[in-house]
Amino acid sequence: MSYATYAEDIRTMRVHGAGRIARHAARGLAAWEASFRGGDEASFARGFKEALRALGETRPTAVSLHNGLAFIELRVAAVQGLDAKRAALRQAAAEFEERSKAAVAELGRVGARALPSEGTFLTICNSHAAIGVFQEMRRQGGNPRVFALETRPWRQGHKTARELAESGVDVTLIVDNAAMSFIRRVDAVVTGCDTIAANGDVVNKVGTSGLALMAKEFRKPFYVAGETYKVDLTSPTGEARAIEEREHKEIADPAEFPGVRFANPVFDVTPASWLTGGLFTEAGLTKPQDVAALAKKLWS
Ligand code: RI2
Repeated sequence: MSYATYAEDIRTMRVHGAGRIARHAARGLAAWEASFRGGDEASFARGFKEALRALGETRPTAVSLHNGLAFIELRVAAVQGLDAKRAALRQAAAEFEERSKAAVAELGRVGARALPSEGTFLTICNSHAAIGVFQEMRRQGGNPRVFALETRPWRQGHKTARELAESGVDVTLIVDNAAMSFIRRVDAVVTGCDTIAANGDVVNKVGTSGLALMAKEFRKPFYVAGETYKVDLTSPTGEARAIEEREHKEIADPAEFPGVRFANPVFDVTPASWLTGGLFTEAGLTKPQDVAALAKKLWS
C-alpha cells in the first residue's frame, strides 16, 4: 500500500480517531520508506518531505497526527547518510506505534483505577482511549454501564457501541439530543480528545464542550482520556487550534436544500477548568494545567 493510500484512508475517515490516525500516518511513512528507490540522499529528502506533507494535510485539528510525523521527522534529521536516515525512519515509525499503543493501554488502567467499577458513564464519538478505560474496567471484573452518544454527522458512536458490546460492556446507544436527559443518571462523563492545548483546554468532537458544561451544572466529574502526544505545545489555548470544517454533504445533500447554508465544524473546545475530573494519561490522572510539562518530559 502506498503512502498516498494511507493519506486517503485518513482524509476520507476510513481510519479515524486521533490515536489511530497518528499510527496510520506513521505506517504511511514506513510504507513510503519501504518503496523508496531513488538512490541518493537528495531524492530521499524530497520524497520524505512530500510524504510528510501529504499525510500531515489530511486532518488539520488532531495534533497527534502532526506530533507523530514530527517525532519521526526529527529522528531522521538527527542522523547523516541515506542508509542511516532510512533506518532511523523505520525505527522511529515502529517506536511511535509501540509507544502509542502502550500509552492507550496504560491510560486505560489509570482510568479504571479512578472510576467506580460499577458506575454509569456517558461518552461521545469513538475514542479508543475512552473505550479502553471501560474495557479495562470490565477486564478487571468491574461492570461499567455506558451511554454512548450516536455522534452526528459520522455516527462514530455506533462503532463505540459495537466495540463495547463485543467486549462485554453494558452499553446503550442514544441520540445526541438525549445527552441532557441521561446526564442525571451517570456517575461521570468520559471522552477522548483530538488535541490538548498547552493550558489544558481540550479539542474534541463537536458536542463535547456542551457535555462538559452539563456535567459541571449537574456536578458530575468530567474526565478526558488522552495520550500525551495529543498535547499541542504550539497552541497556548484551545481556541488557537484550527477547527476542521468538513464537507457539508456529511450532514445532508445540499442539493435537496435549495437556499440553505450548511456549517459542519467537527470539533469544539472545552476549557481546562471544565475538566473537573482531570485527564487520564499514560502517566496517571493528570491536572489539565500539568499536561504540557508532562508531554515535554515524556517526548523530548
Ligand atoms: P482516540 C476522534 O476524532 C474523536 O473526536 C475522538 O474523541 C478522538 O478522535 C480521539 O480518539 P475523529 O477522527 O485517539 O473521529 O481516543 O474525527 O481513538
